[in-house]
Amino acid sequence: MAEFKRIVILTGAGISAESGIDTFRSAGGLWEQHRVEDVATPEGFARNPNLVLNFYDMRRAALGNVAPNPAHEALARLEREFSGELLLVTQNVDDLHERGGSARVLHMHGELKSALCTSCETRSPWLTTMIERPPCPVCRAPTLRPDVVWFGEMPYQMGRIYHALETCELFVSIGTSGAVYPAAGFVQEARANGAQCLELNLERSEGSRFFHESRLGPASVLVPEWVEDVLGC
Ligand code: BJW
Repeated sequence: MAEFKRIVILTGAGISAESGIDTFRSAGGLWEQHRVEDVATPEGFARNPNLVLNFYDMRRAALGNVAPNPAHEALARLEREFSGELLLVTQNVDDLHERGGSARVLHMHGELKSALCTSCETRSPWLTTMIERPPCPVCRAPTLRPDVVWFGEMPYQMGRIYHALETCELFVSIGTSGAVYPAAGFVQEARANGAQCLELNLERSEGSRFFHESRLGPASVLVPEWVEDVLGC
């Protein structure tokens, strides 16, 4: 592991599970409690904005009750100590990578602590609720929505991600089921360009067969072990 100079890491809900944030597709996960079409599509938002705003207001507030775990902290250590190029891409909308110490995180599915104005399209930091239709800090229109990427919408910074996938030597996927595209296709993209592909997950994911290696177990154990490996400790 120590010989790789360009690494892309993709994280999903599994890395935050041990911090107490529900994953989406596990038993008792978010999609068992809510219909995806109702809370994670633009059509659902148009039909019932209060339901959607409340869903994300609750999840934003819940961030105050959780803390990063050793997996987030290990990736922050990697960012500080790795001498090569590292791109950390997360599908997660929580802020646990940042609170764990990572300074450069690409949130491809947006962030709970950000608001998107549907009038002026500005993204603004947002820490409170949206249910009462507060004005956009930039254009003052009461048209804010959660700055998250719903089904049918384009994830953020795809050009930058695909460029990194084309040139990386190692692609590592952590705590994601491989059920949602385009993230689920990153392993094939990286592998087609010659990268070694490693999966760290509690169980085999939908895309496991595309990885050269799958290590199964909790992220709080597997990720610190892998980081030690890369740093050659
Ligand atoms: C642990 C653990 C522990 C637990 N330790 N592990 C084919 C090709 C391309 C697109 C499509 C396609 N077919 C359909 C589409 C469209 C669609 C799609 O993928 N649909 C699927 C249902 C098939 N995709 C889209 O619409 C996307 N946009 C798009 O495609 O635009 C066009 C485009 C095409 C090509 C290039 C570029 C653009 C947008 C998708 C938006 C997803 N949004 C959500 C909601 C975000 C806001 C919110 O949080 O509410 O993002 S859905 C939800 O799923 C969320 C997550 O980021 C995402 C992935 O979930 P994740 O993270 O994998 O969680 P889980 O729960 O599924 O898995 C957790 C894993 O952790 C499990 O494996 C556990 O075992 C493991 N685990 N504990 C280690 N302790």
